[in-house]
Amino acid sequence: MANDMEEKLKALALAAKKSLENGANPEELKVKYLGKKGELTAILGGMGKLAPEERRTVGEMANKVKGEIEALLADAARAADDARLEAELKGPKLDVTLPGRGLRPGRRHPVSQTLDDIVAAFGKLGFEVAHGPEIELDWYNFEALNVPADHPARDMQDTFYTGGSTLLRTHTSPVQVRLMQKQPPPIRHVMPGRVYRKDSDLTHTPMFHQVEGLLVEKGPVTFAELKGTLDAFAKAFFGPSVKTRFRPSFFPFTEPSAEVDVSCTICGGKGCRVCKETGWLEMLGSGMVHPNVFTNAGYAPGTVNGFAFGMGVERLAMLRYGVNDLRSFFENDYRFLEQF
Ligand code: 2U9
Repeated sequence: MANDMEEKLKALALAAKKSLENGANPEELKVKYLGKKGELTAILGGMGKLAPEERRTVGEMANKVKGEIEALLADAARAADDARLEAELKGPKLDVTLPGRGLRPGRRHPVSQTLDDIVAAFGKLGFEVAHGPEIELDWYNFEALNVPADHPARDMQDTFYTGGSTLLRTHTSPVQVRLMQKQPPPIRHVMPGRVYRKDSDLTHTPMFHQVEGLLVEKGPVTFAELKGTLDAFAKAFFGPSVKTRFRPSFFPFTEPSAEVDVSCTICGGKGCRVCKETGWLEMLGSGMVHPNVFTNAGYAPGTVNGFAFGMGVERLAMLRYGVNDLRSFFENDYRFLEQF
């Protein structure tokens, strides 16, 4: 029995050597001979049946054969590695001198830069920042702001309705109404954010950004204060040499209302292609808050006064950077964005 096993072990060592010489894969041989279900393991499994003294000699021999096979496999693996490296060195060379792709550092989007600058300019004048939901109730977006039921803005063609009484806000004004419901005057806040309208052409996109502002006091607030505030903003945002001009206008939520122009930032007011030879650029809308709006927000009528204003951020970014197609801001073309 013991002799029989010794023969088998010798034959095993020889077979492993032959297989390697014939080019067998060392990894596969390792499994075949030394693995859990391998041939050496099978032989060792039979050792229990041997007499104790035989077990010792066969055991020693088995260990020796195991060591031999392991050494053979290790040599073969090393040789295979060397051959692979040799082949790689002889193969095509990697050109390590090719220039890399380089890093493109990120930067704030021009619309975000403009929005931040607008908010910062009002910050210097003492205005805080308030935010609100983009999906709004019809009541906050229109009703509370004195926009009548038959106003064209309430048409399905102009507003994205999201449910029975909900919609995507068409301006940030609902934030002002929510703020007034929450706290008594004084209110001196600007509301920046995304707004939505069913519009799409050279100067309109279905989503754009606004900054609106609201100032409310318990005492008197005059139109002169509105003019002074917006003139100071124009100078902070466009530069100290710009002038402003107030033209009568109409909004349902303000009375009286005015549109504010800034002297052309390109020609300085002389007249050019950008200002269509008028010397002026339209900057924003404004007015004294309508008494109905105060009542709707829960303030006792006649006890408070205030002014409000609103501007399109993309529009101001276009004026500031001389961009003539609003859609460039939303295409995210590197060649456009890298200029800011
Ligand atoms: C409350 C009361 C009054 C906000 C105002 C404008 C005038 C205005 C437009 C400018 C270009 C919107 O982005 S745009 O299309 N806005 O002209 N907005 S007064 O008036 C308010 C807001 C809230 C409670």
